Amino acid sequence: MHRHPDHTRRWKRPAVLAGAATIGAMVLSACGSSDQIARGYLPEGASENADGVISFWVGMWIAALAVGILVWGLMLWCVLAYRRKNDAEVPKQFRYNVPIEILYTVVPIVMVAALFVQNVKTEDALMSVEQEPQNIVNVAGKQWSWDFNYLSDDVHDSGQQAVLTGKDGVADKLPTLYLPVNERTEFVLTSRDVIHSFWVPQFLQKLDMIPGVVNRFQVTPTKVGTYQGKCAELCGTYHSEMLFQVKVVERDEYDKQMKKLADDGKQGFLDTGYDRKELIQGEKGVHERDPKHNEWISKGGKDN
Ligand SMILES: [Cu+2]
Repeated sequence: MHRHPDHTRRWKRPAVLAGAATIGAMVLSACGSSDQIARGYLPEGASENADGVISFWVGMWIAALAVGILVWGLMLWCVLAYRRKNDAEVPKQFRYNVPIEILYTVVPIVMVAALFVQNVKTEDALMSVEQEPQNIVNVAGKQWSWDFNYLSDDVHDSGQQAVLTGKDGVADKLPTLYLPVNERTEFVLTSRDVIHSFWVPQFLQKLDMIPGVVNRFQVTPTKVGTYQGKCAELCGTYHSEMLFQVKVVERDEYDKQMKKLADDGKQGFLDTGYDRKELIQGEKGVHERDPKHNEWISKGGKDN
């Protein structure tokens, strides 16, 4: 059989390695910037809680890759080192290796336990409503838009579903939630009809809005800017048009916006008994159907 002369083999390995490194670098650079890679392709965080989510996510990938490389390496080693060397060979037969069996039972349990503990820690931080918030906003989901009741400022804003034209300018017409930067805001989430989910991707957390249930979480936005908000629960025909914007602004600009809403006659709040059809038809009144419920929601949905 013909064999490569030695000199061909000698340059082959470095050439293959260099090729692999080049392809790897090309793939990574095509996949995004180093910032994107550093945060594991999550959106850029814009809230206090975001860092915890990003480090958990990235840490999990690093741990998973380390385990993966070890496992792939061992597999490759077995395949190469213990390959059949001639047709007559039958490999050594093994069974009942108790130490190995204990090892591959205990190690995954330890890994899952570590993930579980870290997950609970991260989630506790995300879901904590122990702190007294500086603002409370009731966000009501409805097919297919959003109403914002700024409970701390006693004004509201009511949205209509986006009309996706495929052209610029749609964003300007979206309902806009204003938040003061570096202040802790509590979201009191309710729904007027079906299950929706309140999601601002750059806050790196979301929570369902369930009819008859009040869900809550708190966010401290840390960067002034405009962010996209979406419904993250398939809620009907125009789910994809259930969009909003978040404007994180300085306190004085926030106060200006609250005053503007009050001046526009949007005082008080739209309660959960409000019929979405009336909203769709543009009625702007504040209903007083269930004063007790109103009072309860205005305290952030808390019993005390
Ligand atoms: Cu929805």
